[in-house]
Formats: sequence, structure tokens, C-alpha cells
Amino acid sequence: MTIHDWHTGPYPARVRIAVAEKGLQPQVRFHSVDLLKGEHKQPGFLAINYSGTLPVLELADGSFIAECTAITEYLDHLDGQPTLTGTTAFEKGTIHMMSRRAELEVLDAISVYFHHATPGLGPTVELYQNAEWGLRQRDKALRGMRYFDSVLKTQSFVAGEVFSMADITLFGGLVFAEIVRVAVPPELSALHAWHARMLARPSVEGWKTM
Ligand code: GTS
Repeated sequence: MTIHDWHTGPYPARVRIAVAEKGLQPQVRFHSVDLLKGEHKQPGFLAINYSGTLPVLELADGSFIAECTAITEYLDHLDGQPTLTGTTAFEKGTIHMMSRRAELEVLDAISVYFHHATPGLGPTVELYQNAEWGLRQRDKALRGMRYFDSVLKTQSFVAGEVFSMADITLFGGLVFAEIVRVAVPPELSALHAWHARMLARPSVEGWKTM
């Protein structure tokens, strides 16, 4: 399998962590797509992912799967023993709900802030910017952090008592927040404690060096 990504990107981090959680590193080759040069917006890349985003998983038969959630589902089912996306109907539903919520309320919101209210990936890539929209999304992300702090006050992980894809998604949000210097408010102690537990996971420790 080949994963087309950018080694420090927050969304790529989600898939790199999933690869490590599943112990799939020996089966994966990484191919770097230069975001700063806008390679992800060139026709060659758009042919494999219409959305022009990273990461993209390329399979041996030449097919492609884009979107972190979809790639994580695929990887999680390779050995028939899903550990990241749940096994029962309730687990699967809850994990998808919380992962999507982490995208909507934190990760995607921070991403919009980055692309609209900061220089983002530079003038070659950022053809339209709306700073007010970006700042609103930063504030949305801060509200999202408060929500997840309240969730983590009553349970160990984002989707319950078991580590899952939803934790990886929220972690991606905090990776992006750190890059753009949106600090997690200090009083969100449950979110900080969860983040420290995430940083101690071998899959997370290793994602940058993969
Ligand atoms: N919904 C997509 C997913 O979940 O895969 C979003 C992917 C995404 O936004 N990826 C970023 C990207 O391609 C990569 S990174 O910023 O995390 O490194 N951004 C480039 C752009 O121009 O939007």
C-alpha cells in the first residue's frame, strides 16, 4: 500500500497513527505530496482525489481511498479484527458520531481558521480567503475544546472507555491547533490530561518519524 501524504500534516497524522496502532508499518510506503508547492491541486493529484486533499491511500490494484475516516475504516478491517472503529453496532455508531463531531467542532474548524485567517499554505494555494469566517471557526474550535473537556470529565476516551478512531481525530485537531498556535485553555484539565495520555501512546510518539 502507498499513502500519499505530507509528513507533518494533522490529517495525515490521523492515518499514520492508525497505521501504527494496527502495526501496519511494514506494509506501507509513504509518498510525499508537497502542500506548500500546491502539488495537491495539480491535475495529476486531483485525478486520484477530486477533493485535492491529503492523505490518500493507494492499493496494490491501483484503486484509491481518500478521507481519513474512510482510510481508517479500511485499515482497521484488513485483519478482520477492528480495534479502532468498533465491533458492535452501538460502538460503531458512537465512534463515528464522536469522530465526526471532533472533525466538525475542532479539527475542520481549526483548518478553516488556518486557511482563511492566517497566510495558510501561501498565495499559490490560498486563492480565496475570508478572515472573518476563519476567526469564527477558531472560536468554534475553542467551544469544541470545551465540549470535549466536558466529555472527558466523565469517560476515559472520546467515544467511551475504549481508545478509538474518535481519539485519533480529536488528537489531529490538537496537532493542528498547536501548529497555528491556538492554545487549549489551561482550565480544560480533562482535555489536557487526555492529551498527555495520547502523547504517551507509542503510535502517537512515532507518527512524525514514520
Ligand atoms: N476531509 C479530509 C480528510 O479527512 O481526509 C480533509 C483532509 C485535509 O484537509 N488534508 C489537509 C490538506 O490536504 C492536509 S494537512 O493540512 O493536514 O497537512 N490541506 C490542503 C488544502 O489545500 O486544503
